[in-house]
Amino acid sequence: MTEATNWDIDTAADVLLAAEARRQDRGPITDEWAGLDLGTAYRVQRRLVEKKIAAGESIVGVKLGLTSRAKQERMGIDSPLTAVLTDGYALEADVPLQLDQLIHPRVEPEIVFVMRKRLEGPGVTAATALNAVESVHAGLEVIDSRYIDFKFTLPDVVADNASSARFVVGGKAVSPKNLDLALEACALSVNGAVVDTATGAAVQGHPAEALAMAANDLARRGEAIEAGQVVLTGGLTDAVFIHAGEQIGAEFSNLGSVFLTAT
Ligand code: 0L1
Ligand code: MG
Repeated sequence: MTEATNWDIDTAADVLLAAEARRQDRGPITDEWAGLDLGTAYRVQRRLVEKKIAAGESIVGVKLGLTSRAKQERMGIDSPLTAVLTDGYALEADVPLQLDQLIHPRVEPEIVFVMRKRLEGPGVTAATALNAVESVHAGLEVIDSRYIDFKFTLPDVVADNASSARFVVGGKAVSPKNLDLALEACALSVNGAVVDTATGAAVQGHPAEALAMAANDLARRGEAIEAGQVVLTGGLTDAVFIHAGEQIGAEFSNLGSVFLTAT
């Protein structure tokens, strides 16, 4: 018989980091720890990131998750969330995604902001949020839940740093002043065949709304989005599984394209 875990914030962070390192998915922590509410889950997430920093990584930005109806409906969760991006998740364009480092990765296209100014809530609106943006980019995020079959509650996935695994930011930088991001169109392709399409409106009506939401949500925990940081605004379409040899592409109407190949 395996021993029951004595759950606390530190233990939960260690369990999730071990699952990531060993590529070993597990059941939801909330099945075993009823005390994992949303506030506690964000403290687990913070502890998990602190442990990554202690291991040599640096914070490079913020991501929003579950911002589109498509994602929320599939996951059965109706609330967006925020998570922290470290340089350990960053993948350079043209560097293959190594599947032997991951459990069951999926890929989703995202609109990405690079910040010009610090953005701190509460009270941030889409207009003030957009005014703090330096440039807008095409992006692909690889998510890889540490839970079996991506089955979790909102606190479980928040604790797991929102399934963060890898992300790629396209090299084309566009000024936010020259775009209507709600109308920005994106085609998601697998080996050149389009499998899904969306516009920026899929992300909370406008990606700047998602950015404002992130700043206001972070403020509840005394945090802000810093100048120079990257913000992934959330999957525009549902995420697709990626298999060895496949190339996933996100092609945008104005932001250019970004591709990821799995080995
Ligand atoms: O980036 C995301 O939208 C991930 C949120 C977590 C849910 C998932 O694993 O799909
Ligand atoms: Mg995402």
